[in-house]
Amino acid sequence: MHIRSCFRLLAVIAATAMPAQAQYEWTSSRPDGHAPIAVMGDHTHEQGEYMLAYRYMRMSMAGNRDGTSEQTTASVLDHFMVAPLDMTMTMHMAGIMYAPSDAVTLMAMANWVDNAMNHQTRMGMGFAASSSGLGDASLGALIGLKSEGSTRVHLNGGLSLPVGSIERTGVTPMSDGNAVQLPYPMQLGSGTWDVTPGITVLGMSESWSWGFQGMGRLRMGENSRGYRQGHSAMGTAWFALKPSAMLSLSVRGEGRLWGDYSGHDAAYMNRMMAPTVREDLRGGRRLDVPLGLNLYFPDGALAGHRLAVEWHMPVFQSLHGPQLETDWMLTVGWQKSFDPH
Ligand SMILES: [Cu+2]
Repeated sequence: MHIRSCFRLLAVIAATAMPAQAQYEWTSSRPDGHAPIAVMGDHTHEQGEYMLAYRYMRMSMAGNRDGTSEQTTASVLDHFMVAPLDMTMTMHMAGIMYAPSDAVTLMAMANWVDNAMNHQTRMGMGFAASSSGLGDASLGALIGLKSEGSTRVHLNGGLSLPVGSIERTGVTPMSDGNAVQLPYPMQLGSGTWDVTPGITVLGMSESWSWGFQGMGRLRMGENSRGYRQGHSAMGTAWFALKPSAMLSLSVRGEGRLWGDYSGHDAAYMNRMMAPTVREDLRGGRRLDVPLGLNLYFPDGALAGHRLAVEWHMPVFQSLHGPQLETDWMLTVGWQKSFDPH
């Protein structure tokens, strides 16, 4: 028998044996067609489609940590004149996606950041600092590598633009009424152009889906104040169940690794002032287990709209400390795709 007819026979046998096993075609038109809301650049669009998105993110940090062990305020004040007590970071993120072709989806994102931090001095005096304004913006391109069948793969290419200010000042009890440079974590941007390469893999079946994303952030050069934030890497994997056409529930694991700063902002003259002005006390790693919910309205007055929420619970964190530890993170988002066809 010729090889070719042999293959044909095998194909006929396979088709007969598995008629019901037609491969599920991945689609974004279901609640879990988008990843949990805190994942960025998770999905691509079809040619001509665009999408608007808004995300609200709130992160709460309280208490200090060195390595994996918690530090009391008193022990931080043994080494520094000021101890940070807690910090709240709120971000408003507006995004747009547009697909000039089936293979390429472009992204742009702008952020507004609100930071608030409470401190205590060695003398026992408490004081607050705050900063708000535009954060760093980003541009990205998603390049589809696999766009058929039940799994999808795309590359994430991104560039972070140093739009956020690194010149934020404030008055502290030690500054004699003058406005001085606020510490590193209170600045709104990195001050550097950052490259963010990544890869995303998605899979779907009738009633559940999964995904994986790995991404890096490479800081380029040094900013105008003479320092550079640490490079970072992130890996996440998730699983989502779709109990109905409108709702999906997700569980995710997210690991993050970020480095210390290099260089030095000359405004921080005293290294013993506070741990937040130390370049060598910025890095760390963390493992979160975020739980999420996606809503998708397939029809009706809200057809095509998406609402989603995700709650991060850190299960492990190790910090170059003393450094404030993350207690929780909340992301709430809205998305709407527009198809011109
Ligand atoms: Cu989109």
